[in-house]
Amino acid sequence: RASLEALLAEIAGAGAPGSAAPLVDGRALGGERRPVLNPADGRTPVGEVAEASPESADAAIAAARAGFPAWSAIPADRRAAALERAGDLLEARRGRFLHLLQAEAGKTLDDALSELREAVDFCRYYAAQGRELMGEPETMPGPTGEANRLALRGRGVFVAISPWNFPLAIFLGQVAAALMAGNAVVAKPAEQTPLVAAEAVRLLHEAGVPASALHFVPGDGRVGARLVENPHAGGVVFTGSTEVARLINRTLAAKDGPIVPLIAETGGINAMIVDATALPEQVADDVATSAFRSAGQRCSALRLLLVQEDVADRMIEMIVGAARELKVGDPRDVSVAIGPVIDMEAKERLDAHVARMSREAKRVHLAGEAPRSGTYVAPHVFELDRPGALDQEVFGPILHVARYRAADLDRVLEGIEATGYGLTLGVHSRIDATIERVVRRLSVGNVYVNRNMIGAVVGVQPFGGHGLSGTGPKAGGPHYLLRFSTEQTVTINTAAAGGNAALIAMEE
Ligand code: UN1
Repeated sequence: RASLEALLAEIAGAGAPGSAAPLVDGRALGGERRPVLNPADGRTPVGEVAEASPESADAAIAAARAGFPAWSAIPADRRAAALERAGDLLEARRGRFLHLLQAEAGKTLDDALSELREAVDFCRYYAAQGRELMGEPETMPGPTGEANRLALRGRGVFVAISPWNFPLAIFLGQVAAALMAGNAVVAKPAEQTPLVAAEAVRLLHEAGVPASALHFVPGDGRVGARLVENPHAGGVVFTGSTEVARLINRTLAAKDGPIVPLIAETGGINAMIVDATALPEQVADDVATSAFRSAGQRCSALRLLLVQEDVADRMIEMIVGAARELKVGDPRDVSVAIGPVIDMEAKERLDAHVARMSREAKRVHLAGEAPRSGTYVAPHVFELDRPGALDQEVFGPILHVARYRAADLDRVLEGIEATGYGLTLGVHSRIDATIERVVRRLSVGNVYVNRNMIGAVVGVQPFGGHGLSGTGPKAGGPHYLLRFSTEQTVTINTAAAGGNAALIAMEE
């Protein structure tokens, strides 16, 4: 309790207005200015952003291009050290970051704390991975008279485009990985959340990332498009909607010049399968957490619950009970579990879905309560007459439920597969064979067995999906940095006299 009060005081003391502007070579550029408003009421200013013009986006790429050789020449362990310092600074200044996460993104204290934790973890994890992968080149076995080595290097300019739902952790995760791999970076935060991202950029510079290696261009999709279209963008990392990932993919494919990678992490129609052997209390708790916490605004969140009909009534009743325990309201109130959705547009989209489901669903099991003013959306539980009736990602605290007969499990799995998404999946069962059958049948990135299905831990539960859910490799996993890098193989004839000796010595 004492430590909670100390934390709240730290946050309250770090509430100065935020500011964000295009930052190119460490210089703040002008741009169209607008206030950033607190999503909880859509009114209270949190700070101000100057949005990047198309010319600033071009200038950022040009500056990153110029900054790349020097940054990539810095030894990997020094790049790693800068990221580790950034992680330490994030912890030291937690009050400021927690304030911005709450005020700009509407996060509850719990969500803000776990996001800060994740951001720190990304810095440290990619630093550790980078020391291992990008340090000494790997020596490859070969015939005598020949030396072979394989080294990883940065690709050049990497464009990082991040979402508003994890405006610190995913923003920093992308940037840290790209920097660690030796790239110069141009980062575009989500238009809803530029302030916390700008604060993170200033912190990275302070931690030792040169201004010439990291540039920042706040703005909307037009700025992102401009970056992606640039012939000197050497790679793109994107988290957001499937639709925008497709657009980026098409833009990259249509460009003349080098063929560059896209690392995309997108959405899902994430399902959970609950059979008759599952433990009801645990299911209720895990479903409520997975579907409603963070206001359902995680790409990992549960959207479609499939419950064996024999136990469905009791399960649904308990889930509704657990959902009723979750208070919706001002995220600064520590008793609140569900804060606002990100903006009025999101609320209107969700309200429209709720209205449609209220007419079309087979049953409305829960229409929860939320404050009327602001951008709050109450938890809802709708029963569908068939699972396929949910055919799009609904990014809010809305759960869809369908019943299945044990004999129809294969058809249920086919239905999940037919969505084309493959991000997260939950299974609750006490039968190992059932769990195995589900896991083997579905190509889903993250499967959670007998637990909730959000909050993947960096370095422990590498995160990311397949198909419509993204390209991989998984964030917070051992293969992520590889995709940000080029590989260079050097083969040396060690038997050759004279001239090569100097080269060979250099290798050693
Ligand atoms: C996202 O919502 O974009 O597992 C990613 C989780 C988070 C990742 C969510 N670590 O819920």
